[in-house]
Amino acid sequence: MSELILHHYPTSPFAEKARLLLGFKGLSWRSVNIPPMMPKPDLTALTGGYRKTPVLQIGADIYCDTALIARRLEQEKASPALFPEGREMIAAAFAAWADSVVFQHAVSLVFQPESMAVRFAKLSPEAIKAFIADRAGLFSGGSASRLSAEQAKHQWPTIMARLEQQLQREEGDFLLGEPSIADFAMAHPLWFLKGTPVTSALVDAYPAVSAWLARVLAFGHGASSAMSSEEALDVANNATPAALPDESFDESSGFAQEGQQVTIAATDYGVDPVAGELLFAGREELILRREDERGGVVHVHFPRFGFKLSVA
Ligand SMILES: N[C@@H](CCC(=O)N[C@@H](CS)C(=O)NCC(=O)O)C(=O)O
Repeated sequence: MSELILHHYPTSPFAEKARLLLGFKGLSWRSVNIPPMMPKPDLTALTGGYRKTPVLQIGADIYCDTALIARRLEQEKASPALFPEGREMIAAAFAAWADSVVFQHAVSLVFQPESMAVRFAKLSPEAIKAFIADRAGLFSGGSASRLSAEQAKHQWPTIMARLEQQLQREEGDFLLGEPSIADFAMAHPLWFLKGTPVTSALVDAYPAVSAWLARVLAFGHGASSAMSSEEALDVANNATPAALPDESFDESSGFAQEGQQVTIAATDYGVDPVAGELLFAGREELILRREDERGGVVHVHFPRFGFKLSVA
């Protein structure tokens, strides 16, 4: 059985979400540290161009986006469940909202000048400039636009007051009573804000939220050991991709057939297209086959939702 390899960097909120999912499931994994900005040649050799953080690799199978990574980990180890039975839709819909709307607020609040001055205190002015230019590029061509700091500050108390109100009730320590993907998706933007004293007050002012966040973060990260990016490429090169999912699915959009050359790209931001042969289009997942000089034959997996499929 192939090892779980997470490509990530320490300060990324979505990487923290993935690390907590691994911790919640009690899994062991290998940790490949990737650059926080482009270029990321060893990562894109595996993904074919997808650049966002994190990416999960299992042998020659590459999983993009934490929405799909969560489902892959659920398959790896069903219990404890991330998508509680009978509440799959509520859990997934809430998680998608937190991953987009709450995360967008957190980014805007963290990227205010007062907070940036503390967060980037150790970086040179050139490095800060390069980071800002990279993130401007990340947002070009996608449907997501930056939320202004004013609007984020204006709306933040509503998000937190609602959360505080729900978490104050007696029953259950987690958003849906038992832990679920909803908790992890809500937790990572708050973890991001807790990163410096300038923004941590935006969380600390809410006692029930703070207690819940401590419970979520207490799941930890599971057991990990470092792996180099070269070693991860070797793993892909020496592995054969896993068998395709055994799922019959009515492809009602109908325009892309299995076996066709296509591109797949996120629609919100980080919209770099990945080209390859469409092998599988299921309810939740799209799988592309591509061949890379350094990574060999890989299957790159994307969520269906939030990703655009175009015939090449
Ligand atoms: N929908 C993606 C979002 C991932 C995301 O936005 N990651 C941020 C870091 S937290 C990113 O990729 N930033 C640019 C980069 O790392 O190059 C997911 O769930 O994985």
